[in-house]
Amino acid sequence: MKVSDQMFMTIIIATFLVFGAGMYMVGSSGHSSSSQNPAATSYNLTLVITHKNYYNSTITAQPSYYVLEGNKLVSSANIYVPSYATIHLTIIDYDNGNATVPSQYLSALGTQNNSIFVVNQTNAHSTGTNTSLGSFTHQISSASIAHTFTVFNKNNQEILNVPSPYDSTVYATFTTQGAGYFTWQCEADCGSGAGGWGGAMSTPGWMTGSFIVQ
Ligand SMILES: [Cu+2]
Repeated sequence: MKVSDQMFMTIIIATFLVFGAGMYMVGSSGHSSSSQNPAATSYNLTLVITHKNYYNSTITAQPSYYVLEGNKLVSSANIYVPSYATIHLTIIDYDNGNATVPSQYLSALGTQNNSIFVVNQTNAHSTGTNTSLGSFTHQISSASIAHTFTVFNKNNQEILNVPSPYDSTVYATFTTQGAGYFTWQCEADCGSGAGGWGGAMSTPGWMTGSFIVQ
């Protein structure tokens, strides 16, 4: 490489770094503007829902949330996120079935602008013809809801609700405050038994667990 070429490459890289840093600051301040505490860090939390996971010999198959960590799906029994951060939550829902929820859980809550970005027909085996690139919405229809990712505080008050339609990917951002210990629960009756609240719905690491802000 000639000296002039090296100079050129250095300028390109420097330009990229400056531009990249600028973009990050804009994104960060934009996300934290609705929060009392500025979110200094940005964190990606990716959850994957698969169905027909072996539960036991009587209940057999159940749906389950996993956390995507590196290249692995790990247990969702304890989900950790940093405090005072903007969390970029992505839920990839491979479940292809509908479930029922109390109507309040069809609406997004606690996310930026109480909205979620939904991309439909992301199931690898889908033969659907919906070619939508996705859109922001506040609410999921009762006909398409499969699961929710709902977080409760110690007083059992709902502080975050992200509804997840079947065969879809949902993206949302929210900010965390100080450290705290919360509970997450799917509110769609996707488990076993007459009411659908057995099996996965009452087992940590399946459709419920701890949500720890640290
Ligand atoms: Cu569920």
